[in-house]
Amino acid sequence: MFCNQCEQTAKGTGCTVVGVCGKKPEVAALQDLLLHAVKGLALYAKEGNKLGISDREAGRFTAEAIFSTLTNVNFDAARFVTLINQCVSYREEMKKKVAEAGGNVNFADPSASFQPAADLADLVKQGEEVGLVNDHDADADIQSLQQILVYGIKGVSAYADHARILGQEDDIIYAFLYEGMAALTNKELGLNDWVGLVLKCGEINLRAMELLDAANTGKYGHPVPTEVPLGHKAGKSILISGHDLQDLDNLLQQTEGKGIYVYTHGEMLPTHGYPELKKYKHFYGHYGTAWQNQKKEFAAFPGAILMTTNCIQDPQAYMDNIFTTGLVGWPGAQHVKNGEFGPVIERALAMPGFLEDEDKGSVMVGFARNTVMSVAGKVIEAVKSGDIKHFFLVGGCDGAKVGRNYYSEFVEKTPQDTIILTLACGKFRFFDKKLGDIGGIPRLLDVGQCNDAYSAIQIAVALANAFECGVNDLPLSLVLSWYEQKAVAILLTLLYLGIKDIRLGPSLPAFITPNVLDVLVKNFDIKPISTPEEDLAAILNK
Ligand code: SF4
Ligand code: SF3
Repeated sequence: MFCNQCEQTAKGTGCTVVGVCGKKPEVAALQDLLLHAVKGLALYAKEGNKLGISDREAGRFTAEAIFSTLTNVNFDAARFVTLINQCVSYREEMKKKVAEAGGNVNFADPSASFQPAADLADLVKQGEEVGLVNDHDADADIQSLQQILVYGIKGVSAYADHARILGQEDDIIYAFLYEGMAALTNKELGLNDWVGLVLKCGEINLRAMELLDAANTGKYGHPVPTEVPLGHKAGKSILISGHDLQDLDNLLQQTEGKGIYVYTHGEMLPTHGYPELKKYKHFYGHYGTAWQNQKKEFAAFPGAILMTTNCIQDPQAYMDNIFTTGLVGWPGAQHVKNGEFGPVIERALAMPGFLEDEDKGSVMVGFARNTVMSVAGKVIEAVKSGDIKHFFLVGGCDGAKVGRNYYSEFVEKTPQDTIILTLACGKFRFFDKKLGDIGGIPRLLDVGQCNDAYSAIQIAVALANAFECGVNDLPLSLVLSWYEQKAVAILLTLLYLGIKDIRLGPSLPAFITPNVLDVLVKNFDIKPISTPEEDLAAILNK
């Protein structure tokens, strides 16, 4: 196997024996084979798009299939076998439609005529032969850009899938998934073409995130400032993790009146701020921290656990209590259909739950764009009067590496006259710190999940408009942490928007060559994090 798509990749270069995430070589091969099959579908679908043929079902499937290969989503080989076969069916249907419309159906790339083997062992062999980027003759920089594109596309697929679940779609997103995946079969493209595709991926991701923002706020209202207890209540309990709001909504509806308290874990924390979710009395509090601590935290949870999206880790120690839904999978873990949470509830009722109340303090959530913009006047005044000197966006993924202490130290060391906006699971390094306020504006503002990056971008744009300057001219610095491929897509969106001077850590992606990094540094002034002291001094003394 070879996989280098996430930040914890082995030796900083690639997982070759088994994934540090727990991905087995067999699953890695099947993921590669699925993406190979998607390339085949993409060739015909791209041709179909030229002829005005678009098939929403196929587009939705494509986003789901690609999202399944994102880090920490699906570790279950059997599910990939199904997806590979479905993909080939979609491809054949698309081929038929394109042929009937008089379009080109003669593609030489092996993905266009790939036939899946009948059994698992042979499928794995097929997967081992294709690899993710199969143009091994291409130079290292082109391969680097191809990988950036594919990983960005994985992020776009995730956001598009989240938005689609809540009824928000745009065919231009599906068309781009096809354009990008089909491009991987084209050996004629040069460096500039790949740079163009990578930036277009950022542009399309902005649209996907905009749709997701509309989906979440349209259905559940704009988040409002909300205090979330970190302790628990005596009683039966269910813990929900991942990012999917509709799953949470369904779970809350189905547990109402059953004597069960629902707790959020990881990226679900900001959901407490949504009016249409916080209205449930049994939606109590938040349990635990970021995804990489789940083995310890889940083992100690006295109720059922539901994983709705990434990030899942090996659940052997609590296999009977954990359930996966949607695209998440782990071999041996019970999988339930979205919204069909009866088995989860039964398990929670059979478990002891928390035996007594415990108060562990609280945190505030709900500072998404609507809330922040509602106090824009106050914020602008505070900047003009000098009470607020600088804004930091300290956000992104968390992970297990030691270097990630940088982010908590950075936040602790920020001066009192600065505001910290945060989002995604990286916030768990500092989410419960009491940083005080500036004239009633909290110094630590939780914008939401990684899925809410659009909200943070809108806040920056609104501030820039208020000060009649560009986002790059604001007293705002982005200090980002990455782990998986949604973060790659968000980074591409920021680059597409021309945002400069981003600090990125804890380490730079293994799939970026020195030359590609050089382009990023020259054009976007992107830089690796150094130490909190050095970076703060460099930012504030600029
Ligand atoms: Fe390794 Fe990350 Fe790939 Fe898992 S997702 S196999 S940890 S690079
Ligand atoms: Fe976290 Fe997995 Fe990226 Fe949603 S939950 S940000 S890592």
